[in-house]
Amino acid sequence: DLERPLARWEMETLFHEQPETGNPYLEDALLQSYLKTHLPPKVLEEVHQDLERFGNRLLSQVKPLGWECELNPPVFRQYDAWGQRVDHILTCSAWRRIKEIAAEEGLVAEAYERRYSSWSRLHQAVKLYLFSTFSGGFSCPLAMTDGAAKVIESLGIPGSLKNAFEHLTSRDPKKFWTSGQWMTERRGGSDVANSTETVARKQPDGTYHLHGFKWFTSAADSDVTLTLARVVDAEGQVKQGSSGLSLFFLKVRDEEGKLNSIRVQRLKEKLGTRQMATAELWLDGAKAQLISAEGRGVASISSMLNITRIHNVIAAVASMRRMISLSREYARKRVAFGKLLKDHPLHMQTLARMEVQTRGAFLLLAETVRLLGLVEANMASEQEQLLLRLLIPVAKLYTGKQASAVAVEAMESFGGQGYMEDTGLPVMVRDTLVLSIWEGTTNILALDVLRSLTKSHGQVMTLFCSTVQEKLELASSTAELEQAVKQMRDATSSLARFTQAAGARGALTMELAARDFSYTLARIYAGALLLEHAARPDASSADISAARRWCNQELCPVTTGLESSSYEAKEAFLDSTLVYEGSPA
Ligand code: UCC
Repeated sequence: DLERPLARWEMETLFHEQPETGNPYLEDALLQSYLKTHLPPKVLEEVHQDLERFGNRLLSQVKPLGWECELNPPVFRQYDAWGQRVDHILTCSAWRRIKEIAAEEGLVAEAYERRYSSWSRLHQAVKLYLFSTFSGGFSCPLAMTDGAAKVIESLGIPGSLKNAFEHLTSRDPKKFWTSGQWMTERRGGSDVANSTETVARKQPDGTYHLHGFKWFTSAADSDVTLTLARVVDAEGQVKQGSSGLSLFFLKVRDEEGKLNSIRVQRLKEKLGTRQMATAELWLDGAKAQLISAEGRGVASISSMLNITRIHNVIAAVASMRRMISLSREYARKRVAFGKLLKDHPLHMQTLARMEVQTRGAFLLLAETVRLLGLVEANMASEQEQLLLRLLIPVAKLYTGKQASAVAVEAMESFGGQGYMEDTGLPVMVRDTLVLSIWEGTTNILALDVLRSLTKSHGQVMTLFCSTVQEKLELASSTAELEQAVKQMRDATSSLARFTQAAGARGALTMELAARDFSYTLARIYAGALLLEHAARPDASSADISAARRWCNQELCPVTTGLESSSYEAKEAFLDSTLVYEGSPA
């Protein structure tokens, strides 16, 4: 009836279709099929029950708490009402409640109790993956807590750190401590060896007093922290560079809650992760314990970095999965041009491309965690240890970038609604963008990939190629995967040719190629994992389709660079002239 004006009640019922997702474990087909394929039946039964229960708890308890954390970010109070300097970082009650839930659920403990032997790590990682996007940013302190526990465990849990280890891995909310990781100083966060100015003065009782300024300290409400400093020798001198750095453990507050000679300068104003307090801290004689050999600080904190980098991968994959779930649900409800979005082929192609990326990233994560579990249960061969060392930076750098691309694409799939703050979608996008920066930027991680090659004298590349070949062999008897297997074999041969040619050209070629090289490793390894998963007898058509689509992309970008000579010294020079054209010298 074109004559009749739209009644008010009709206007009020015309609203946008809100996407509702259910239990994140039960809705994740790939996760379930991965666990079914890899876990021993008894472990699978228990883990399945735990994850289903946990998925429900996430929806009913953690999700509203996480949103409350977003609405009530931490506040810094420097002085009390009477002018006393107090430097309080005030967090909201929801943040503190999530800390209790994290303890109850054993989100750190699970990995150290090892009740499922090598599979405990996977169980923990999967819980963290489900928890991540609902957690109101609490994944961050858990990452560092896990990393600190790892460092202490790798030191053999010395008597002086036993109590701390028990707190960090406790399931008792009253006992559970979180740890910080204070690495970044004013002069920079990547080049830790040359940027760290903090000094440590030895005291008569064997402890140290730290003096310095930490520029980014994430989750600064933590109970304890690990940090780097230069020990002052008897002549009052410190050694510069990496070999002058040592690793320290310290409690942030004493028994009465007073700061350990630490002053909070301010809280950072960040693009995202606003639920979590990131602070600038002055260490003004903070009492600390030396926990590494003198001068072995970077090597010792590396075991923390490798854990937090895996957490970064967990967060990246979790973000992709959550964004796609929401997009998918929206497509089921939203009508445009006379039909549901899910019936528009172009829209579904866009979602499918994101899904393929997410599947590859998930399997890369699961493989990395599987290997970590083997190492921790003393069941890993030397080869598996080398492969893990390589895969951590590869997975971190690749998924950090993928997650940002997928999150932005998924936001777009909601049209203008995706850009609206109160949908929560922009929060997820902002919180995802940090993942290519946290724990080492893409280029720093690409250089770490080269470090792992050098350290193994190239052995890890031989191993990488043979592991990929084994997985391809498994998939080669599945007719539907034939073409994809061929594409992968071609890419692996190109990679081998590149490695040989680049090796002969020298270090600069490898440095210029580091990012493309790392992307190549990620694409080839994830492709092999997707094919392996698609070659299972009970593989779904989605498993097969994902593997085929993945292998249809450029799998070996590094060869293009070599062919176009972009990795040559003269090209590096031209890059500079290109960037600086027209700017003053
Ligand atoms: O961002 C931060 C906090 C964020 C909050 C936490 C969120 C966690 C994710 C949560 C998701 C929800 S804290 C800042 C993070 N900062 C970094 O990641 C630093 C980035 N820079 C690097 O990674 C650099 O590559 C450095 C600092 C490691 C480079 O140091 P050096 O001293 O110049 O490097 P060297 O000389 O090559 O290495 C020194 C030693 C060597 O051992 P030795 O002496 O035995 O040969 C290396 O092999 O350290 C060893 N090493 C490693 N070992 C270096 N890196 C590694 C590694 N990744 N694994 C094993």
